[in-house]
Amino acid sequence: KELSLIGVPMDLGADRRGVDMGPSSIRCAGVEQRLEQLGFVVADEGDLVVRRAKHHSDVPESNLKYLYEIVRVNEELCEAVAGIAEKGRFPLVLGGDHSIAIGTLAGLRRKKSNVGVIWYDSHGDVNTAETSPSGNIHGMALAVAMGYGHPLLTGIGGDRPKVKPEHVAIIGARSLDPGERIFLKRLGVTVFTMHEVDRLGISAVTERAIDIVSKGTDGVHLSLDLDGVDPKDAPGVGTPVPAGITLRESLLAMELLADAGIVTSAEFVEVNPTLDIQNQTAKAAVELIASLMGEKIM
Ligand code: DIR
Ligand code: MN
Ligand code: MN
Ligand code: MN
Repeated sequence: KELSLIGVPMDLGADRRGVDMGPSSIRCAGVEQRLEQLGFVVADEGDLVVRRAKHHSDVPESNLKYLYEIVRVNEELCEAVAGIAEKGRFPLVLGGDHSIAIGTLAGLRRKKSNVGVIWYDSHGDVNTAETSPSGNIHGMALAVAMGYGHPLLTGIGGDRPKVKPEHVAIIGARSLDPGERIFLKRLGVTVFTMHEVDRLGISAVTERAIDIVSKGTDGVHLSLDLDGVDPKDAPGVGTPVPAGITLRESLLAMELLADAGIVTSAEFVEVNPTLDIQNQTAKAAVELIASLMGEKIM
């Protein structure tokens, strides 16, 4: 059981400082030790370098903040993740804002032709420049992975789409922009909103999501945005949305994923320790990572 950690101190995709400290805060919360206790041989490959950008509108007239640096870092991340997967190791990516999923999924696509994706998030992250209310690329990452968005983004790791809509399940959605609702319906992406989580319960939702992402796929990636977890349990995020999935329910979801034995890569994103209390959100991330990787109470 070999695993590589890679940190991406990216904050440009959220246009907010502090989320660049996410990887450091998750390391401080003891991620490496917990994984070693589970029997993993852990290689911490360190952090990629993210350059500070002076101004967000580096592409005139476009609604894509910090496009060029986000593209550059995601191309590097794509190579790094592809290299880890090539060696047969489990890639665990620590964010950083959610724009880094673009590079992670591009890297995974090198090794696997049909990656299933669980997108655990209060948001859909399926905006494009045309629909985005903010211009923040972290709100576009899943659309880009499916092949929609600026060609510099969709072209990372090659022009082909990295993920097929029928292999995606979103869990925890409770803040979707108008354009995102239309897009998700048009593409037929399965969305388990808080309505389904409340009606069916997190265990049934997770089981259904497992069915969807493992059908016809050769690997499953978990992309977990900590703002999917309720802000009472994970307050250190840039865009908290109330009435979310509790930490307790989220731990059960991770345990069910571990039991299913399907997950081949993961990323934990959007931890912002400057908005936090006693590093609570990174600690929650470490609990979730441990459960995902097989930790059991008994
Ligand atoms: C919003 C917020 N839908 C946007 N997205 C966030 O700016 O596109 N994603 N916060 O995590
Ligand atoms: Mn997100
Ligand atoms: Mn989110
Ligand atoms: Mn298929």
